[in-house]
Amino acid sequence: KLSMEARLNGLSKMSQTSSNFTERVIAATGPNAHPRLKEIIPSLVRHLHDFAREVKLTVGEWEAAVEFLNECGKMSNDRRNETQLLCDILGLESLVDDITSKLLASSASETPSAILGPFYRHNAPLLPNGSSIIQDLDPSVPWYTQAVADSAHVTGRVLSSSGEPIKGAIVDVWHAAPNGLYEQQDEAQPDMNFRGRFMTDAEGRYSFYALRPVSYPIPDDGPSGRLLKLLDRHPYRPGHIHFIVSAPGFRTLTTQLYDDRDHYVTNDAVFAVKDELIVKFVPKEGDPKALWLLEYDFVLGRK
Ligand code: MBD
Ligand code: FE
Repeated sequence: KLSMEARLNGLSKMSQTSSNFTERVIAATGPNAHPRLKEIIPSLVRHLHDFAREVKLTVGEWEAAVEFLNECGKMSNDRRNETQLLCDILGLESLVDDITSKLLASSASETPSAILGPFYRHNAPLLPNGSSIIQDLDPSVPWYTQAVADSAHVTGRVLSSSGEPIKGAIVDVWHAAPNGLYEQQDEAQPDMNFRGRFMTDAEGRYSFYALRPVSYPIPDDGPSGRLLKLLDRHPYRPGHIHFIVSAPGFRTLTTQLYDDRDHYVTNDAVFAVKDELIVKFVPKEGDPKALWLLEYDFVLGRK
């Protein structure tokens, strides 16, 4: 009797398990195919086929994967992007982000990027420097005490890679509440809570009040969460603040800052942490609005 291996190898010429088959699928691409797709899809087909051959993917397993992807799609909407979350736990969003930023970066001094994640909202309120992104800190919320203990002043400058301050840059920020939920995931939070946009002054400075971010589980009640469990993985991300920093003439920077007190900075469920983005909050004295201070300068590359 032939082993599975021997049978797969023996069928080489005529069968779909041979690399000839893969080349035939690729050769079906027409001469007028979209140029970038002509480059991408053959490589994707080659890797997909090699992957299926390598793990000897069965029809049952492939059906389960199709059902899984369908489920991700059905669960994705404005509030929840399950397909993106799947990419995140497989490290794909972080990988693509790093590839893209390395392609575009012109100077090593530019602040590294990090992934956007699924919870960005356009049009966060444009607030004056020095104001708070905490819309409404009601003493009745269960996390009130923690919020007070974690109150933080976040400030710094937006600079060009040659070190000049950039005036009029927009610093768009958002973070999760101490209960681990972004405002759109949580009925109890006011609209746009923990979100704001700030414009830098003539010295390139931005300044706002927020909270030290806490670690929290990515939404794990869907297919991505099920996959994490099957892989014996945890769903936690280290506490982080998201930023999109933009200014005319400069490349927009999407990034995140990670609180160095957080246990998960070395163990992020979506693999997005970079050393340069791990920050230290220091005690702040004499400020009734904050117990902590974070100073961080963002360096943008020119377009
Ligand atoms: C998040 O809050 C996040 O920032 C990322 C990148 C993925 C899932 C949840
Ligand atoms: Fe996030």
